[in-house]
Amino acid sequence: MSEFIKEDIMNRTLEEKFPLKIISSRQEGNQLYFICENEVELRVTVLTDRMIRLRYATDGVFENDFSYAIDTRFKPKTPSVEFKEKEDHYQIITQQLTCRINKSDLQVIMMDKLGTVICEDEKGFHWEDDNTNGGAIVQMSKKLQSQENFYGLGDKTGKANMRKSRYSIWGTDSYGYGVDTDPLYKNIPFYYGIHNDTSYGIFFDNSFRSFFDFGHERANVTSFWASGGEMNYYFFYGPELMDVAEQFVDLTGKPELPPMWALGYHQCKWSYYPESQIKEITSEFRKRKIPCDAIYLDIDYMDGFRCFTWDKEKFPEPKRMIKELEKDGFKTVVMIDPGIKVDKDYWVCKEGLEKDMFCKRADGPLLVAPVWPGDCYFPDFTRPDVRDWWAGLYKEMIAELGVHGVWNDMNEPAIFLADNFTQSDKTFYPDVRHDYDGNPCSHRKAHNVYGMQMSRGTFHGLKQNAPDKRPFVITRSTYAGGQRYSSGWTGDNLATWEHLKIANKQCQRVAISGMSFIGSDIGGFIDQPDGELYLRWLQMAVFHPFFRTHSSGDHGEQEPWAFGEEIAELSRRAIEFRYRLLPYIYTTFWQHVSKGTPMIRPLAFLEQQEKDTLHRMEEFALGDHILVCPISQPKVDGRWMFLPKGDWFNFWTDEQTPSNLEFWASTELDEIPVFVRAGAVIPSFESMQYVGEKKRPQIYLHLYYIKGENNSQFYLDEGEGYGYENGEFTLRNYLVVGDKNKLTISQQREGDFENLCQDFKIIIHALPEDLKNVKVGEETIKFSKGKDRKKEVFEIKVNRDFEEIVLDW
Ligand code: MIG
Repeated sequence: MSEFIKEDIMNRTLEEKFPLKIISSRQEGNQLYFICENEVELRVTVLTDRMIRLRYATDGVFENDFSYAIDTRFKPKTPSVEFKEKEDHYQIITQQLTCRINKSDLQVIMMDKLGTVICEDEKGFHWEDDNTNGGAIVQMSKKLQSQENFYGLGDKTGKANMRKSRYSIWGTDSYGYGVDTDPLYKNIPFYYGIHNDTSYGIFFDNSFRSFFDFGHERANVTSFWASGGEMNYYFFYGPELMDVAEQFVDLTGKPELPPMWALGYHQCKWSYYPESQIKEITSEFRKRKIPCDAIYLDIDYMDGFRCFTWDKEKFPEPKRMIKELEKDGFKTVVMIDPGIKVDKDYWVCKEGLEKDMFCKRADGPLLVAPVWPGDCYFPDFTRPDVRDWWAGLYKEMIAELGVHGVWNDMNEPAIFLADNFTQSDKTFYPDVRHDYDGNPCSHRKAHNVYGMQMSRGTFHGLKQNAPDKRPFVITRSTYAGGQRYSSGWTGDNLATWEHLKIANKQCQRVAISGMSFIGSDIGGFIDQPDGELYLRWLQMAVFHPFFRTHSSGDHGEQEPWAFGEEIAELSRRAIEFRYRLLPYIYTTFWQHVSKGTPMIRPLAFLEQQEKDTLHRMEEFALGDHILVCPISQPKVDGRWMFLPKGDWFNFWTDEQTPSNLEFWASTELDEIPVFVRAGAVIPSFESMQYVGEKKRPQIYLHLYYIKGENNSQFYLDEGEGYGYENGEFTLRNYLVVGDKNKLTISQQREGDFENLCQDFKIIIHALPEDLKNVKVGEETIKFSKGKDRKKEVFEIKVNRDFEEIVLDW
């Protein structure tokens, strides 16, 4: 057992304490207060019809109400709250929920408006005093409902469904993690429960080391607890999983739209250097016509791992190099770590010391610990003035040298300690002090937010030093709400088939935990994939929001052409496909930004009524209309999979596909199973070598037949800058209605972005018979018959502002 965990346990009294009976209660608007005989206090805040916050104090004294997770833009929308006193309980009633609170023991039951139990306390709130640190280990236990299943918690590996498992939340540098490794890098104490087709979410907003147990310790109990702080949680009522997902993002914040190039393909390695090697790689992409938008510099570009410096031997003129790369369509993303080398001649160290920016131990000395550069100091990113200072440090890099994006690593925070420490202890000592934005505390409380606050400082660094550009930040660690500042990747995985599956699961989980902009190191970070594994991983990642190959570089090459000509060619096709799909992916990002909808979704989020979907996580949806299932085994010509109810077409053949049952999807090496929902309109581009290569790329709308109707959206803007805030965007809403011999597509437009091609090409898929007649408004227009890979399609060309097109046969 690790020293720190042992210490945590030793501190406890091991005597569980409970609230006694309620002796007073009162309502003030949307706030309700309950005080117990032993001074335990519960504050309930009704935030919306479906969202309720519960906060407990063991002795009636609450902490200052502060959270890094909650978006300051979040505004409660409380309609009427009814408060009733009954003989043995109280009721708080909204239009959707009834929250019942027992008078005798303060236990809480959440019910829907028909009185059906959604979630109920088992022991409810209880605690153990912590004599060493003060405060308490705060605990909550709930009854596990019959057939209940669980999802969420960020980057966890392991089973799709979290029932019968226990997890902890404590950001950890988990080099070479596996299916059973826990904790990992990201700290998102938010989970979903679903039973009887009803789902809810619980966000335990407490940044101490916390634990979640879903029927692992006791089969019929779900519990969560933290080694300090308050029992403070938000309850979200679905009833759909998607409703819960959107509410969580509403509360913890929506990101900005990223620059469109950030959705392109990125090539990375630890490390490409010197400049000539970077140029070899980038020109190979162009020579082979493999699209690529970004190239990364890992730690070795720095001078002795000193952040914000350059190794002038490897990169004599970074500004010129970045400009030249930019001309060739490549954006440069560089790594910045939190550790600042202890070196009195190094400007960042000097400034940090002068301005008192670094973390200190409990009794006053500076925290010194080894990372890549040797001994380091560490900025206290939980101080607003430190984050401002940090943002300012990016001035030269961003404003002068023209770096386009920043990659924040090692911010769990990770430090190199002797091997007799467990991995999760290789971090700051627990006594280290933090400001926590004016709520001074030890590292026990600040640990899980450290990475998030670092990426926040970085985000502002990009914003203030390139105000016309949209920031692109990628971080390894974060806390709930971190999606406001950064994208993420899943850390140091391995080049194995098992890890392809893990990456698939992790990306879905992180996406439903608030951070949609997520991807994995394609091909695996540690060890070398063979060509087939690399290609299969790449084919899956085409459908992940963040799309980057990265590897540790201590083995062979991991560029798309490193595995021979066949794999190079198939990789090129996969990446090209991504570029064609960019308008659809960008629209999906916009939907995430405007509604909080996760960009990628496990099957259960498409059809929670179907029990078969609740345990599956291989299949996933990207956006509203595309469903994907990676090939996660070598040398197979297909796989078993499952599609949710409804009509779906095989993307490659346009054949209608059975749904709501397991079926065999056959594939070849050049494709993985992809399906499109009937009636979808999938906006796409002609393929490009990088975003912006063509000023007004041809736009295609891939229209799929439906018997019935379906809605689609297409959002586009400049892909950079903030013109969209002043109406420079175009949003097109499509309604597709079809029957036996007719299909109609209508378009409604908003926004005045004009910088797009005059005519759209509409590619018509999966009609039951040959097309006879096409009318745009009153006018009959010509169409042509063509082939799109293996399928027969019809094609028309129409003015982009069309209102209605009728196809019949
Ligand atoms: O201790 O910067 O997860 O992506 O290439 C290893 C070197 C430090 C860990 C990151 C990885 C990166 C590597 N970093």
